[in-house]
Amino acid sequence: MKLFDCLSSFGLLVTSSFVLHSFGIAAQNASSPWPVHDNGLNDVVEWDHYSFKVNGKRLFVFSGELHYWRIPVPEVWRDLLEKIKAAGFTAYAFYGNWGYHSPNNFMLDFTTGAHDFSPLLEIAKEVGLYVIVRPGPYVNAEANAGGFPLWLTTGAYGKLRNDDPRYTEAWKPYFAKYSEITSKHLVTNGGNAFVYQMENEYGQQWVGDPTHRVPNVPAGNYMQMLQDSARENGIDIPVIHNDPNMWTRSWSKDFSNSTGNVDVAGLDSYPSCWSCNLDECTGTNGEYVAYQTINYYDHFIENSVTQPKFFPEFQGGSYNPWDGPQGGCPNDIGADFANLFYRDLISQQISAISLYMMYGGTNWGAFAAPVTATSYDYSSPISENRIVGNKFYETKNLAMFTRVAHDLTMTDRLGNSTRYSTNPAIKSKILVTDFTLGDERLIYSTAEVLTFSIVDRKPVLVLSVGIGESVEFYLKGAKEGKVAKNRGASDVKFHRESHGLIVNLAQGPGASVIKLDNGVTVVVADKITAYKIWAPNLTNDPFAPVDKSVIVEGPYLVRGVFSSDEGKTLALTGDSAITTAIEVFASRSVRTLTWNGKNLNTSRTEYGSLTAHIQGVSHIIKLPPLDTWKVHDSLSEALPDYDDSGIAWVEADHTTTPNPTKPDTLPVLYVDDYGFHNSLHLFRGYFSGPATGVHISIAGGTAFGWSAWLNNIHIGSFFGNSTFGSETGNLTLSFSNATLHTDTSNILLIVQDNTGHGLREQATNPRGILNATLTGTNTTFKKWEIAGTAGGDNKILDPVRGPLNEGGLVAERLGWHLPGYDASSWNASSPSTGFSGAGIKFYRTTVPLDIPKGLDVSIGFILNAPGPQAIRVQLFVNGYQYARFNPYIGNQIEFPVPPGVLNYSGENTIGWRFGVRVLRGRRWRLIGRSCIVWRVVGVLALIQSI
Ligand SMILES: *[C@@H]1O[C@H](CO)[C@@H](O)[C@H](O)[C@H]1NC(C)=O
Ligand SMILES: *[C@@H]1O[C@H](CO)[C@@H](O)[C@H](O)[C@H]1NC(C)=O
Ligand SMILES: *[C@@H]1O[C@H](CO)[C@@H](O)[C@H](O)[C@H]1NC(C)=O
Ligand SMILES: *[C@@H]1O[C@H](CO)[C@@H](O)[C@H](O)[C@H]1NC(C)=O
Ligand SMILES: CC(=O)N[C@H]1CO[C@H](CO)[C@@H](O)[C@@H]1O
Repeated sequence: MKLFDCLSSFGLLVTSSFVLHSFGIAAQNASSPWPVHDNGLNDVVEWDHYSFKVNGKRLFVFSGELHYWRIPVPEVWRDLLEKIKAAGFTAYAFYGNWGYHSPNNFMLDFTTGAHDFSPLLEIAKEVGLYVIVRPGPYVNAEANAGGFPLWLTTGAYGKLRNDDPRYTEAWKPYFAKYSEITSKHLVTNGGNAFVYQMENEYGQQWVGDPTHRVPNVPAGNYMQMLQDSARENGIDIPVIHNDPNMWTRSWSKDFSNSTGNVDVAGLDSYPSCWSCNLDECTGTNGEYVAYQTINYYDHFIENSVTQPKFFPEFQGGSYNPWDGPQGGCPNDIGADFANLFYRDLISQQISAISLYMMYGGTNWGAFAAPVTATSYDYSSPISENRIVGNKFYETKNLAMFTRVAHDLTMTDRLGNSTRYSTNPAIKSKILVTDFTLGDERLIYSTAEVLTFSIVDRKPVLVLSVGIGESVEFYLKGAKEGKVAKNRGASDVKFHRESHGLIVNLAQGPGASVIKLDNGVTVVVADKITAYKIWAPNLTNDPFAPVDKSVIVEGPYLVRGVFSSDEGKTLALTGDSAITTAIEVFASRSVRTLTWNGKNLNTSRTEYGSLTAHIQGVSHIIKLPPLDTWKVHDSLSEALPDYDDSGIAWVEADHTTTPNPTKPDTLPVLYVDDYGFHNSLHLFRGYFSGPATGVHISIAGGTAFGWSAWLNNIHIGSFFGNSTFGSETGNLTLSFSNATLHTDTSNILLIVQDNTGHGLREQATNPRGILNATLTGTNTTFKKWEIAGTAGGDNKILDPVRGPLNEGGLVAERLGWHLPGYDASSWNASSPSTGFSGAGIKFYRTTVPLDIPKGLDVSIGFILNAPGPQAIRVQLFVNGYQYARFNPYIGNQIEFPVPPGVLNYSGENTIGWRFGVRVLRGRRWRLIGRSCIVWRVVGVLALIQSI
């Protein structure tokens, strides 16, 4: 133990990848060469090279990202924020999505349903989390056009993300409103938002090699205008940035004095693969090496030496592309990843981390960029279906430590060499020396500290060890100790030293309790048992003061605690689907425990803790079968006598386009140029004369598809290609199977199912037909008509679900997917029977749900189809488009749908659109017990009204 002699008061030893990093706490009063900064407006948030300070107190930022627009149910936001708080986090982060708030260039919606994000900021205050707000205007996020509104993608606003006045005028109203709403919730104003991000991953400060520091003037002007706008609209907290990588070196005041720098420059990093398809990473980065940590320390020293080492994004998981596996890739970036990489960050003096994503959610509607499937689960600590598992628990175990280890906010690196250990099996631990526990001191411990709480002025310390591991810890001031509860402890030895007591033991599965004569209680738990140990708050202070928390062991999740009845009752809230023994370390004055408002039969142990049992869920949740369906054809537009003069249709008569990519043939058939943007579009082309076929090339984004009918006869389909970056689908189709009219016009109907706009500079790539050329003739098309989302972008017909929910199929235009639509005259049929040939059908059913009140039940739909699977399916749940099932190109078959979208106590309308690009001569159907199966993914909680 001589190793630690060099440390003055507090020591940390983090080992990772055979390299041991040791840290000592910095001398707090020495004359420091390090400036303490603020943003020049106030000193509520300050920072130096160690960490952020809020109201004068240093904060270890352990944050996680969630996107309210990917979970459009404000009632569920509290659940997610409580889970993040329970994991020991001190903050959370979110992106805005300009496209969600802005259906066209003259409307903004921050009030309807989930468009009003201010409850998130209010809940953060109640729960006790600081907030990192990241409004954009561009966010990336694997979102359609990176979160840009789709009306912005036409090229009419320039290349975007620069100082072009057309683009500037476009973003200003959105950004101003976002700032104005957020300004009511800043730490300078009694709220919890403490930093505000400009743009995202905008590493464009320099022209060429960043080390030459040649400014990219339009980029600098843009960043400066964003800051000026934020300041004018009430943002007086520090502004930050999230640089995409270590090469770009953008926007740090320590790196330059160039225009557009932010207060605190952060970095983003995905050291494992950012995609669940490892090929995508190896294509860019070369060989994929799992579990290889990266040196960030040197970068921060070079780039932002006087600022906290800050990751506004660090890998929480990976998104799942179309060709990624069902369920994502939790094993590539699971609990072990969290264990190693997040500790490694601490070893590199990082004091502010935000995991991207903490909860990924769902790309419902047209939220996804072409690269990603419906799920945005992201293999995150909290799953898309809101279940928490080992990755959550592993992250929690570290975050709980960072919340109580205040010295972590002020450390200096003493070394990072291999000389501290000769044991290559050592991977990642944080071992403390001289660790403060209120008035007591842990001189050292070879077991990791999980957390501690000060109960009746004495510490309850929780240590976490590998199962069966022998550990030693040394407590100052103690003389004697005893094992008060033995659950798996062996070889327990107490050894008195001059300054206190050394305890040795080996801990098997379970949690043992050791009492020391100086009043310190030590709980030693194996890591898996420690997964279920919680330190809920008695205040809504994000710093979570250790004397305002209690220790609870046992349940799946403990959300919060409050004391009532003059301290005699301790009310716990949390989740447990199974009957669970709990043990609570709380003040002696507590006599009774309650769980979700229900009194528990509480006993006190000899060593002073309280024990009880909480009841599991006895209900069996049965979902009604989905076996009674109605069907309606959804392709009347293929009929030659279909009337396309109605309001749904716009004549495509443009001969020029602002889009930088010009079409091969005219008129311009880019849907966005005509105010249509989402998912499915229809094109009706008129021609006469003796053509033998048609060459069509369409741009629709990776994994998009299209089909064509001539005079109501299917003549071909592009089935889709999930290869990253394959934007177009071109086919030359023969008319030999169709009948050409000589007396009247021939109608070519093209149905395009596009997958959204691309990211970054690809956001302005066109969507629609690039080339439509008749073959075997000199004739050209006489006229084209286009239909898309009802109302186009002039009107927002459904403000609650918002501008990204619906596409242009007749089923959507006429509201067949909405609750309340009268489908009584439709024929009975079922998606499991399916239909023959190529077509589009809409199936509809309504089913009641009666989930018992107080139960949090997670429900998902499972879809399946036989054969070569050349179908494209969408699922609408109560009008929300909640699944894109494209088995030809994608692997996702399970689609969770949250409560609030599903009505848990009443009717639910389930709609299906399926077909489009169906092979001829086969019957297509969905399989499963009744074609579409829904199932309970998990019973999460028993919450009774308190
Ligand atoms: C910025 O300007 C100040 C004042 O001229 C100077 O002291 C400082 O070194 C400059 N910083 C950088 C990073 O160039
Ligand atoms: C140790 O730190 C030095 C200086 O920061 C760095 O160059 C070196 O790569 C680090 N070594 C390891 C093994 O992390
Ligand atoms: C499809 O056609 C377009 C327009 O002519 C062309 O730019 C594109 O490269 C073609 N795509 C493929 C995959 O050949
Ligand atoms: C999909 O696109 C990629 C890249 O554009 C191409 O190499 C590949 O051949 C295409 N696959 C199919 C099945 O068309
Ligand atoms: C007293 C208090 O602020 N309690 C909070 C503790 O955390 C829970 C869950 O995160 C909140 O709901 C409580 O309001």
